[in-house]
Amino acid sequence: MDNIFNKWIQGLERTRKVYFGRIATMFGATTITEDTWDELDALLIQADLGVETTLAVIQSLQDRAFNEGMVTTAELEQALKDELVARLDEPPQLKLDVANPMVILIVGVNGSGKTTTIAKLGKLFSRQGKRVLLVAGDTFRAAAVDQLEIWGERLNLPVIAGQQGGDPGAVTYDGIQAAIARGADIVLVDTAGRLHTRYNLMEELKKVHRVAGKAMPGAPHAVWLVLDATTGQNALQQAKAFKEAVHVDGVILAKLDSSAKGGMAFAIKRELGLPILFAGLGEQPDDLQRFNRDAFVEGILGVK
Ligand SMILES: Nc1nc2c(ncn2[C@@H]2O[C@H](COP(=O)(O)OP(=O)(O)O)[C@@H](O)[C@H]2O)c(=O)[nH]1
Ligand SMILES: [Mg+2]
Repeated sequence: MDNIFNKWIQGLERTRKVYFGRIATMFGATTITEDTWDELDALLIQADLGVETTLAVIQSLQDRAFNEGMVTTAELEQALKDELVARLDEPPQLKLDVANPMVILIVGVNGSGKTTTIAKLGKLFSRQGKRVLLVAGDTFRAAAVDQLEIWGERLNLPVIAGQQGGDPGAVTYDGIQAAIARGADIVLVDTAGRLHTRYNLMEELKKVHRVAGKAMPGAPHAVWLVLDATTGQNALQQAKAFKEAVHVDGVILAKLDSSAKGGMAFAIKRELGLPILFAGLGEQPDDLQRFNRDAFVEGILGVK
């Protein structure tokens, strides 16, 4: 457990140093004053918590200060921790055996971290004894197929790919067929994150979704949306567009380690209503963690 917490402490260094660490400094004072509330309010908003979440957190803390007679900043700090943890969910249990193979579509805008995340998931699931197959469904970007094939080689995972510029639906169909034929347990389908227009992108995504269902009734069994944590609140707008196109089951928050805007995790629950399943805490295949709300809050606030 210590090891996991350390990963989060390291991974969330930027978010902690740039914003939340200033809260800790502010808590260095001893008693709560009007200034404490103003500063806390400003810092939470800057940390990309979102205005609504910030207001709700402050309101709740002020109620508690009044009702429980909280006067010291040390008490307030503990209360803030509790408030933040309460505003996150533990991820639901992953059911990886709902079908055989279980087909998982990985979606998100260009550069958000999809292909890297697929490599990380592939490694994680194969270590759990699952037979994993990767499908290079991002046929739009020149290097995307190569990138996935290189990961496949490094991790010793089979990759089904078509021609660059080819039909992503066709590759997806072939990939699922191959997975059935080879007895794979999990199929991770990479998808395009950019087309000529946003409209085209969403239409194509719907098509890939439909084609997966033709290759195997019930597929895809899950759609996971990869969001780039460095883009903060902007990522939420993208997420809404994806949610309108296909049913999204959960979010993978990539690049938390290179972001100072980790506070956006709170808005994902509040504004999108989606669970955060995993967090990306680095570029290597092992840098993926199941989301853990206690570790996350300790990571951003710092452990005392
Ligand atoms: N620091 C860090 N970099 C990441 C993470 N996930 C992805 N990246 C990097 O982000 C860039 C874009 O990732 P990629 O998987 O190609 O995104 P895609 O276009 O959505 O497939 C690459 O340079 C990755 O190494 C992460 O969790 N942490
Ligand atoms: Mg990619």
